[in-house]
Amino acid sequence: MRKRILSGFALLGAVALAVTGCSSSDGSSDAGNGGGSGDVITVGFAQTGSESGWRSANTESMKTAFSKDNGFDLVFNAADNDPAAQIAAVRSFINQKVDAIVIAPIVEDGWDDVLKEAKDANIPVILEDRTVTASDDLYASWVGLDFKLEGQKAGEWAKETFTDPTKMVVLEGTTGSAPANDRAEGFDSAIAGSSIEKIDSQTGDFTRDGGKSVMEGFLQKYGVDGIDLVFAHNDDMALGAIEAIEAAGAKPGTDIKIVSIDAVHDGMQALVDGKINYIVECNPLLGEKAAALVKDVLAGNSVDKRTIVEDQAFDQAAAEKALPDRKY
Ligand code: GZL
Repeated sequence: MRKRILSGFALLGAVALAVTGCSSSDGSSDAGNGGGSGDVITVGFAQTGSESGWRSANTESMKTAFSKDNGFDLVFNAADNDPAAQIAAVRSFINQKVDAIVIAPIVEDGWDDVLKEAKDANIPVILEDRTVTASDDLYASWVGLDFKLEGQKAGEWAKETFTDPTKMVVLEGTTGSAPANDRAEGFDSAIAGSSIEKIDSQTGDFTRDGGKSVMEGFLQKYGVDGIDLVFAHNDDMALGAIEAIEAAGAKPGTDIKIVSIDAVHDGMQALVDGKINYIVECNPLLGEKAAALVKDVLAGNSVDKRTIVEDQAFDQAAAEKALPDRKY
């Protein structure tokens, strides 16, 4: 653990250390001064949970980047999609006096108090993946994706593809999360004035089981012939919908078309197999950028408040070409 604010005695110790030149084996003193080379950086990472294939890829990317070889000691917490548990995890990082905190916030709201506590404890916070509604002076930087644009790209495909009257159901992401809110907004703005009618919309919480059970409910309510299109906020819910549609004796991608977001491996395979019709990517490989931001912030370097990672989109032909080389 680095010491950024030295108490009286610690300062005395540090002065003595400097005078006698005693230091740890790698030549760095153990009274870290924020940004010195050789110090191990202790980082508390509050992950949402393990709700989807995207999340697994994001967690792997973060753990690889925040490794001991890269100079980090990572304290990892997955909050099982429970916003209260995630805030409690951040509070425990503050009590542990970590050097920096990284958060993938489950929901946008409710972060002001604990972010203020981190600021008062002089512990910088980096947001990765999702954003918060709290004031941006309460965190050092955010690295993630443009969820509104992802929704817009999916909506533009739907508007171009469906020119006759079309009945659509939506599998929403986690209620209150930035991707669910922004993807819905981007998609709805793109299909405005089209012949697509949203007949129902319900959260499947970004999980495969959630997507399957919500789609089962829609099929019971409207019948296979009553639904033309599914917009799923992520691939895991789309894959659950595929199971429900097939169990109802219909062909996903043919009888009921599906547009989704993420482009994780299983989603891309379903696209190649013709069970999903279009996928907009959401890149989970944010670890390197998040780790670089932590090091820069602790070194006192100025950083951009927002870093957006580019996404692409895939139809079946593009997925066939891309799938062999995908990293997630
Ligand atoms: C998006 C991310 C979302 C993914 C889901 O950046 O927060 O959460 O789209 C994941 O698959 O569960």
